[in-house]
Amino acid sequence: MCYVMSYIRMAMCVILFLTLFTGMCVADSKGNLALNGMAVQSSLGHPQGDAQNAVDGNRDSDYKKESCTFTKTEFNPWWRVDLGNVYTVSNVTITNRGDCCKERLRGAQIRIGNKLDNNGNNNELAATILTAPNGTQTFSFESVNGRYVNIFLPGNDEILTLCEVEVFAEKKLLINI
Ligand SMILES: *[C@@H]1O[C@H](CO)[C@@H](O)[C@H](O)[C@H]1NC(C)=O
Ligand SMILES: *[C@@H]1O[C@H](CO)[C@@H](O)[C@H](O)[C@H]1NC(C)=O
Ligand SMILES: [Ca+2]
Repeated sequence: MCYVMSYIRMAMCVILFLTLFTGMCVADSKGNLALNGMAVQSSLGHPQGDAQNAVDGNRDSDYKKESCTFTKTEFNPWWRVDLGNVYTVSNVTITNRGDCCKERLRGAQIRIGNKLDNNGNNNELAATILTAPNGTQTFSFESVNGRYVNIFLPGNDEILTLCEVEVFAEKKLLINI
């Protein structure tokens, strides 16, 4: 009886260890963390411009293909994705609209952090999009820890359109917010 019990206990321990271990491995090599994440934006400027279109896994840059976002023309439009956990984010790949209006994205900021003050737009500035991307462009920076990734476009009468946003991290931090 004693032997059986300790065998079961040991088996349970091994199973627990494997579960934790493989769980950590998966978290560390997840690829695009934004894919199918919860996305929101400051406003909806057009029926086919839902915030979720920037995390649908489709880089199509033709707005008519219904895979890009679209805010109203407004002051300081923004878009945000929730990664669900805190990650050490090292780069963000953005696909700009290609059928027209590339210049609209010039000056947009990539902000990353754990706070939702000012809708997350006060989080750490990771990079600024100085020239409008022609197609898909990756922005690399010194890693920033955060759960929320914002694309913030400061200015008057701006429209924010994103066809895809992909987020890559070195690792998942073992804390939850
Ligand atoms: C943008 O990219 C397309 C296709 O990759 C290319 O044909 C075009 O010349 C580029 N335009 C500019 C302004 O770089
Ligand atoms: C982006 O970050 C990931 C994870 O750190 C890394 O594997 C990948 O090489 C980076 N890509 C670029 C283009 O810097
Ligand atoms: Ca898309």
